[in-house]
Amino acid sequence: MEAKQFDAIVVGAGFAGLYMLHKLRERGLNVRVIEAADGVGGTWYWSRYPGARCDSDSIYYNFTFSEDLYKKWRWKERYAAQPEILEYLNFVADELELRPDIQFETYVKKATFNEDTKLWEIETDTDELFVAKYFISGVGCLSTTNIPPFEGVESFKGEKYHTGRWPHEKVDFTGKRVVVIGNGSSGVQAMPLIAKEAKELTLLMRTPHYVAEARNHPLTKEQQDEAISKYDEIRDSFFTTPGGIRMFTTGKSATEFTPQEQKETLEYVWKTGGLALGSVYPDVSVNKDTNAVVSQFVRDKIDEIVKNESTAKALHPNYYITTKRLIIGTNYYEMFNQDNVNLVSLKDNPIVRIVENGVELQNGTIECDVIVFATGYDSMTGSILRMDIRGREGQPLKEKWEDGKGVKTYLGLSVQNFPNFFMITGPQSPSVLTNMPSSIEQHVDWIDRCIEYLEENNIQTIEAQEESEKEWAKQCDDIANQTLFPYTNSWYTGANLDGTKRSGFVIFVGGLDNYRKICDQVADDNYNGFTLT
Ligand code: N01
Repeated sequence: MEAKQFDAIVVGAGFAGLYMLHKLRERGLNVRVIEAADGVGGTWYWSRYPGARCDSDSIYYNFTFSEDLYKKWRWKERYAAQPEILEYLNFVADELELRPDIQFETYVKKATFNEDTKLWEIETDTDELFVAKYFISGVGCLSTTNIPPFEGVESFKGEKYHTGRWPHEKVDFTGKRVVVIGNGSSGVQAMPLIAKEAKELTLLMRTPHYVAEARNHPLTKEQQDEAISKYDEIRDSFFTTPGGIRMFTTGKSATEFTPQEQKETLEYVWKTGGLALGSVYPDVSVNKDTNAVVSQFVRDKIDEIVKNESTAKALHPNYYITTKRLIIGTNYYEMFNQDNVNLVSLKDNPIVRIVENGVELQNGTIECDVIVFATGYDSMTGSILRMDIRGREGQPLKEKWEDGKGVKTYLGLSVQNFPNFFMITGPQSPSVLTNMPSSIEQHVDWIDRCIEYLEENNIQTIEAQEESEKEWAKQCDDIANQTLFPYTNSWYTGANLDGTKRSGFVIFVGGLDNYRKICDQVADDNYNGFTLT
């Protein structure tokens, strides 16, 4: 097999891969993006379930590195739906003429660092071999779907779908009995739309979650013009805010307000919609008293909306709000007032197995025609590890990050023994706790600057030092331990799948603004904490 030589191979043609390609190509590097799908878009290519939309305000959910590019695009709605985001990414690919350097319908199976040549050898399912100095993962944090290992899944005779691998054609639920497993962001968005068509919808719920009102609406021409005129402000928020997005906040703890003031403010946030329940009081994720105020407000809202008292109680979340991803929804709680919608709490009535005509629970079988798995992802590390990446002496990355031992990276960008391998929004970076395009721009810019430094100084390899990995993991854990996050079992804590153990905290929760300063300082100090050869 003849090897195809490049300076850099980038995996994935979502936001991350597209911008990385653009940057490195501008630097004069010969780059190839390898993408499994037949089009650009990454997660927005695959997640086509009904109601799929982003929970960042659309005017922030785009690139800002080019003012020209930013000003050429107008979003139609406050929260962009999946087709519009996919359209946007296709627009970016066309504007920047990226397609000629993307190889579609190709999956990276294995990547091995060759100690002799100091190059990466990348094997694909198309039986091609690519060789490159730099190997860059842009596979995202949430792209490997998770269907829990329920007994009997294959025996089910009806239709089954996972929200993250939805068919391209519309799925018709009319007259069907549908079971949905999972009520994270995906399930919450999909269910009210499915329930409009289905004869019957039953949610099998393991943990009740906090769902705030989205209040999506079309953007008027004036609002679009305003967004365009606010380019500088929006770009600035990518650099100066903890989430890479400007959010409504009182700037104070809830404990500094009277109960009446708290209620008025939270009512305002509820009516305005969006994720501001997580920002209205900056200490909501660290102060139990503030957290209790916001959590109770949502439980009271559930009681106001959901007419059946026992259903309302069953929907009450009881973990600290924000310690699992806050969800925004439209007509989610209202949906439980429909006669065709049922709720089963799996705590009281767990799943035994899936059978050919439905789902067998401890207290009987729910017959159905369709099962929708809204059961999330092998998050943060799943898509990276699926590639069988091998560093020095053939060491598999999987072995290094083995279950329970914990992820080891420096800055979430680089791994010791894996030279010239970079991760865009990898584990132990701020990633999913931020507006993703903000984090992606920061990472890509950092990697690009690093590569410029290596090329200008004739440096062959860069990799994290063992000691810096230890310190970084400690720093991620130390910051997380000052918050309420560790009280809740979630994929933030490294317990990404059923049965996997909690390891270290896999997200840097100290804010994108602080993280950016740390990364810039490392670069200013000529890559302190890295080994360069
Ligand atoms: O997945 P999730 P998601 N038996 O992991 C349940 C982004 N996103 O696809 O909470 C029964 O949040 C699980 O139950 P529990 C966003 O970052 C963004 O919804 O673990 N149930 C949970 O209810 C989001 O956070 C947008 O007890 C099982 C659900 O499945 C991330 O993607 C839209 C189970 C999984 O929820 C993932 O969201 C969509 C089992 N064995 C996604 N295993 C927006 O921008 C799991 N569950 C709006």
